[in-house]
Amino acid sequence: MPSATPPADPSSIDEFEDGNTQLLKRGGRNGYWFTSAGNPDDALAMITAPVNAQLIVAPEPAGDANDTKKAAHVVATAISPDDGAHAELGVNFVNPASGETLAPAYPDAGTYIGISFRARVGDDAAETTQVIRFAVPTTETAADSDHYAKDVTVTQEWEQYFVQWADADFMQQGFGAEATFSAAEATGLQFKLVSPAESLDLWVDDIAFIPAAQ
Ligand SMILES: [Ca+2]
Ligand SMILES: [Ca+2]
Repeated sequence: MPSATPPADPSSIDEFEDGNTQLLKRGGRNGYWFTSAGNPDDALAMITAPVNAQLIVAPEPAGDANDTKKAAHVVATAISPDDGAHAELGVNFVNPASGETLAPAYPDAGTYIGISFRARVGDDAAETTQVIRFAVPTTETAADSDHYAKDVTVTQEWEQYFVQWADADFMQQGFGAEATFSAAEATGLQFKLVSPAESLDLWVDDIAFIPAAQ
């Protein structure tokens, strides 16, 4: 049976062309995308549809230079602009050896210098730009969730964003214990809406490790 699998790029984490909520299984890596949203004081916030119903099978929104067919699309509404409100798209790594979730699953992550991804705000979004906090949880920051993260401002045009471990603004928020970032200890990835936005309408695609300079 002919395979539609593109040439295997070991640095690719997911590009959603398989239309599922599972990471690309490369080098034994595994994990599943999830969405989460909520307000601290009420139950108004909701994901308008489960993320696995929003991995779009149709072509991506206009402006896609890479001519890919599918991307992750997450929508959340009625988020109270309180500090505790949140909406996110995330993935928890599954360790290939133990099957354990939220475990380091990318032993080769330490050989890369960061992660890149493409993103845009949806056409129907209430806000045409959104600040997204891209966070990389590790075993060391799991206890208090003060993960290393970088805020990026996403617009309605597809753009590629680069988050490098050495970036000065790839940092903890400071509310938790100080930690040393170790990519090899990463337990997942998170794209989180930064308050005070009240809705999230985000497309994400082509998530990949950034190789060190050759
Ligand atoms: Ca894609
Ligand atoms: Ca996938």
